[in-house]
Amino acid sequence: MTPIITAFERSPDRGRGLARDMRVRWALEEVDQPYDVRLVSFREMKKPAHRKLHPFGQIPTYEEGDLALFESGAIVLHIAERHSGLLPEDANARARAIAWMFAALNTVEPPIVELSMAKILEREKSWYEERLPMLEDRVHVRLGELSDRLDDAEWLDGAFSAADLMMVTVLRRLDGSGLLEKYPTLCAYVARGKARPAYQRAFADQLAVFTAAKSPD
Ligand code: GTB
Repeated sequence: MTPIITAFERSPDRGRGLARDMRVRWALEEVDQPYDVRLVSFREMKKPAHRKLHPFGQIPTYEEGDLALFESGAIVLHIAERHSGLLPEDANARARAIAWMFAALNTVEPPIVELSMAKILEREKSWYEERLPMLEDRVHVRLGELSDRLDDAEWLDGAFSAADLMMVTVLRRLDGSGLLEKYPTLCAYVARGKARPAYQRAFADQLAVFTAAKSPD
């Protein structure tokens, strides 16, 4: 059964692949699983039909037969568990890869999202300039730690896995901030992820949505 995912009809990132459907698309491409995409508007996302799939009225969602999932981490884990290629066979290595997925989502992504939300929503606040360095420092702490751990390894723990897929998409949220550039190890890591054919197919597909929306025939 071909899974169906949801994505923004018009992504605010203008096709830069920063919305969270990108990580689901990339996972599906890595395991060679064809999928369909249902595009939703911001208005549709908040309607009861979509909220049945996603209680918080967001994308991405994932439907496969009578299974409906939300949360990009849970979706990628589901894909990785059902197909080979995204999680190691060895039980301990598999557990470590899953721990890294959680680290990407629970330890590295929050300060990055906090910073980007502040830049979008708080720019006009009187305390913005005072708060910004603190938010940037929090991101730097995590980037420094991650960079030290990665060191000269290609991937987080042995072969490429869903952990790297998740971490690379999280780090990509820093695009344009200038912060990642202070960590050559992490820049090279993100570049390795982006060079994967599966990433490029996923990226091209989400970009095509933006391009089609820009110039409707
Ligand atoms: N924890 C959830 C998950 O991992 O799936 C978070 C899902 C989420 O935040 N979805 C966002 C959404 O639907 C899209 S990805 N937002 C609409 C809403 O809440 O009403 C977040 C996102 C949006 C836009 C950019 N961008 O423009 O750069 C980047 C990331």
